[in-house]
Amino acid sequence: GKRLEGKTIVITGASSGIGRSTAAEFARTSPNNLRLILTARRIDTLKQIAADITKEVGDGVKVLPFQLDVSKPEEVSSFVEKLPEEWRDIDILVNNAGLVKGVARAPDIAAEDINVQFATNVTGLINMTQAVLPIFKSRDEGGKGDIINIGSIAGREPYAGGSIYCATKAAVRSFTDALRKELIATRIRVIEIDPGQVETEFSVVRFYGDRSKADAVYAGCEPLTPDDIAEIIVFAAGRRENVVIADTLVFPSHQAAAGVMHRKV
Ligand code: NDP
Ligand code: 8X3
Repeated sequence: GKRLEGKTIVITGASSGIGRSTAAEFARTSPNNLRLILTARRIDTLKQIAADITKEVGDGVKVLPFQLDVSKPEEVSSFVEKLPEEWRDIDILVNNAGLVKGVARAPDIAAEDINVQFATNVTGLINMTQAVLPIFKSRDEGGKGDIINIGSIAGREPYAGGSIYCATKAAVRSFTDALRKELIATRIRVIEIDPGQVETEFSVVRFYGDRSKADAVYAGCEPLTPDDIAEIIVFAAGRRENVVIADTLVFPSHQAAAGVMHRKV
């Protein structure tokens, strides 16, 4: 509610899944005065999502769809200066864009898959953070703003067939923890949220568009929905300024570890 009023929020990977749900959840929670910058590669999808949000909550929430590939360093470094002036005073960055490619094991992992996962999940997240931090640091008390990084259970518990993805999420975790220490003298909150199994386009992307393989991942399971994670992200952002939800691991009931799932058959 009130604590989010007037904020400008950037969400990466807002065209699908957790990012898309997070945009809608911010809008519902603070419908009167909010600016949402929705970024991803699929600009037409972002425009549709922006229209849907306006239809749902009205124009108290201003939504800016912005095409941005976080794996392209030059797009990220010019992102802030390309924003219209009234959109540059960013308060919250949700680093959500990310992907997994394949289930191959070493030595058979495609170079392209290795590179795209690191370029998006790790370098993209770091570059976005560096692009936005100067805005946060320019504020009083050493700086103010929220960086919310989406990690994963995979970053805590590596599994066979996910070595690269798991390594990227472990890197997110390390970067996030170091950053929180670097910003100790500021009011900048560094927040990590680590979901377990959430049903989104994640597995469709993992299996290069093969929906039946993606569906098999969730067969007999009751995964989280992207809205479940969105609620937690918005809750974390809406706490009193002195409260940092530093680190959160979120499972559905029938999951207890990366590969420990109770399946109904
Ligand atoms: P989705 O595939 O549904 O959404 C991923 C989003 O990331 C899309 O909006 C996609 O947009 C965007 N994206 C991918 N590559 C880029 C890029 N280079 N530049 C900008 N945006 C990009 O998956 P989820 O919602 O599940 O994933 C969101 C985050 O949650 C990821 O970081 C993922 O690792 C993490 N996560 C997911 C879990 C799950 O089980 N689903 C569990 C734990 C963590 P576009 O294609 O338009 O660019
Ligand atoms: C997604 C969770 O365990 O399917 O980040 O890789 S897992």
